Amino acid sequence: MVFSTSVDDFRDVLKRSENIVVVAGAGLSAASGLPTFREKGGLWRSLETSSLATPSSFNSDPSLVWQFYHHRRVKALEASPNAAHRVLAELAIPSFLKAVAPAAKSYHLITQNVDRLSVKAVMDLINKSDMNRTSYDSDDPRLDSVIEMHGRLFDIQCTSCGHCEEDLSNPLCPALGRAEELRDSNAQTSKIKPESIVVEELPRCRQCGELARPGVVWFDEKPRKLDEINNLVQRADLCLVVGTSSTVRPASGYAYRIQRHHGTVAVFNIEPTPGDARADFVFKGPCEVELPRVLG
Ligand code: BV8
Ligand code: ZN
Repeated sequence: MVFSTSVDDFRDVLKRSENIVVVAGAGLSAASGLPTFREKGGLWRSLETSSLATPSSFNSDPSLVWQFYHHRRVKALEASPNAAHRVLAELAIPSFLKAVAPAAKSYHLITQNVDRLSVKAVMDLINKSDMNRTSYDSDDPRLDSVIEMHGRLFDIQCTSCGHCEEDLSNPLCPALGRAEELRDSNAQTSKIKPESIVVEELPRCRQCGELARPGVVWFDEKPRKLDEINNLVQRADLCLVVGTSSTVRPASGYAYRIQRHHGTVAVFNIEPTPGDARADFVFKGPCEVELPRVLG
């Protein structure tokens, strides 16, 4: 199949679409300064991200894995949503959605990212629209449209009692703060062996005091909200695939499943991806440029 690059044709499809899903990956946050997984040098201390994103890595070296995730927390806290996050967040606001997709009954952003930038983009919009509200309850229905299927960097999850709560503090604990400072001062010589922090000084569960872990989904762990996602994928008639190499399952199979039941697939990526061959639309370029242009 030869894909289309016609914005007008895409907008015609958008006008008819009823159940819209976005499947997003690290490319969505690239313009916010957060490295993707594929970028050479984007990996922390040249360690393979995927080798750290496993339960066995955490069990064998919780100090190293915590330092890796704490560093990513620090970077994500410094980052702001970019134009791509913002335009996708607008679709979570019913009045905005109706403007571009008058037939839309549902919209969901299924993100593989753990950086909270998509949630922040929606919260920023809610705050702007409800200026008189000083805070937002995190169960605002407009936030339900963002599904963080690989968990959240800022969730601290107990390894024992399962308690899980969001913690945006920086540093998360004194020992990780010291390790981060040391890392920054040795930035040039990344060969420095990471600090080895004793487990007692690593983040602890606020409920039971046992060792806590980052609230992200590691390889071979079950992604979040799988049943909800499967229902959405089953019903979707339009799928936007944004900034993902589509290498990790089950996220990598959603667009194909939507197409199999005659939904439309539009890929937004800076480079060709294997899924392009099957896509109905491909908008090649930075998503922070292409999404505002095409959805604009
Ligand atoms: C599960 C959270 C079962 C942590 C992540 C053998 C064969 C096939 C599959 C498997 C296998 N063995 C195991 C599996 C399953 C495995 C898997 O798929 N492995 C792959 C690697 C082979 N999957 C799992 O284990 C999943 N769990 O299957 O559980 C189960 C089911 C039920 C019950 C119990 C168990 C869980 C996987 C989740 C792992 N956690 N992240 C963390 O972040 O540290 S994965 C992580 O890597 C991301 O979340 C994401 O999913 C993936 C990276 O992919 P991308 O986001 O696409 O990023 P990438 O850098 O690759 O690409 C960036 C793209 O952006 C590029 O295309 C680039 O061109 C583009 N880009 C860059 N800049 C821009 C841009 N595009 C537009 N604009 C720009 N500006
Ligand atoms: Zn606990």
